[in-house]
Amino acid sequence: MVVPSPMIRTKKTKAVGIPTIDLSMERSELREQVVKACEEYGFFKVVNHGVPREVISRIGEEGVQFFAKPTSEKCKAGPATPFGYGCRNIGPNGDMGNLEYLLLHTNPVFISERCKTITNDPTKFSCAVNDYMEAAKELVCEILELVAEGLWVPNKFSLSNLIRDTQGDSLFRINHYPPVSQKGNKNRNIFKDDSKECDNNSNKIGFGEHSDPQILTILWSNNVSGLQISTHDGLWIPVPPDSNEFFVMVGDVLEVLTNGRFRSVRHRAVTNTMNTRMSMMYFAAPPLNWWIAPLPKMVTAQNPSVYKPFTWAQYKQAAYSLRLGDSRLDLFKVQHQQHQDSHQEHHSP
Ligand code: GA4
Repeated sequence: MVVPSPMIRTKKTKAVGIPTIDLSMERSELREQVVKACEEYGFFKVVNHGVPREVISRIGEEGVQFFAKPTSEKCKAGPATPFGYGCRNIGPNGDMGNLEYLLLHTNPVFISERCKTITNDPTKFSCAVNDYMEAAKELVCEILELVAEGLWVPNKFSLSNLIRDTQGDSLFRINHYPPVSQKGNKNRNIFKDDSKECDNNSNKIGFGEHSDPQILTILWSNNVSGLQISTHDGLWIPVPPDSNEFFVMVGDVLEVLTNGRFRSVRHRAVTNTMNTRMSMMYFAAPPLNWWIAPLPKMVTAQNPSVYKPFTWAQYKQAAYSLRLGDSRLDLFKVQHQQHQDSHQEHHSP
């Protein structure tokens, strides 16, 4: 059964500053700011990131061209099970959003195969996407090295090494949110074949509330608003778009690696009535068979491990078996002694 998306809570939304970190600043100050932003928000904006504008615009233009195609053409690159072109369906368990997207694995062999269904000029597309992903990967590694230094982890590469491996399972996604009219102006909704959606609040949801399962996400968007993040106390903050910069999000696996010192950021995209939003995400993940557990530095007698070790494949399997907004990390939490005792009492014959 497909459960309608929940109403958007508008009351608990406030405008506060998003942490902005200048990557060109002095390193000791920089690593402290990165750790602080990861702890307080699990989210920040980076400026002076060093990614050439042309690398961003080339893949951005490919995205614009792809989504401008007729639906029948776009569908040749789908369905997204899990990779390829998807429209409104998110994941395998009935989650829906007001968007269309391209979801790709970052493996260059996969990209070169998939490109053939996406464009008439596969070489141009794959060059643009590979250059962008290479730049995003470098940015992730730089941030993870700053995190490791800021947390005083003995090997500053212990986090970035998880991403650098050639067998890595990182993903790339382009989301395209057409303007969705509110009640009374159905013609502006490009998804007008499903006009029922215009009559309730679900057409405000571009991409429902969730955290990203991976280590770190690098997000770029055009200058159209829509992204909101949730603070640790549950307030929703709109993120002003900025097409010159990147946004960084802590994913579930980084929460585990830091033994809960960082928390993955819950976020969502709401629809816009006037303009088309396009965003591109690089989701940085380790190879499927690699084990994830809190870094030894983050575990002490006073602060024992909160999570059981698991492989990235096991975590992904759990993620794909649940709904978008579900909290998958709970499945991997260590049962504390107290819980175990009460559990046993409950079930003793
Ligand atoms: C959220 C982050 C990424 O976009 C994604 C998503 C994936 C999908 O769209 O196929 C998931 C979602 C995301 C988390 C739970 C599962 C898997 C849809 C879904 C219901 C590509 C990812 O890695 O996890």
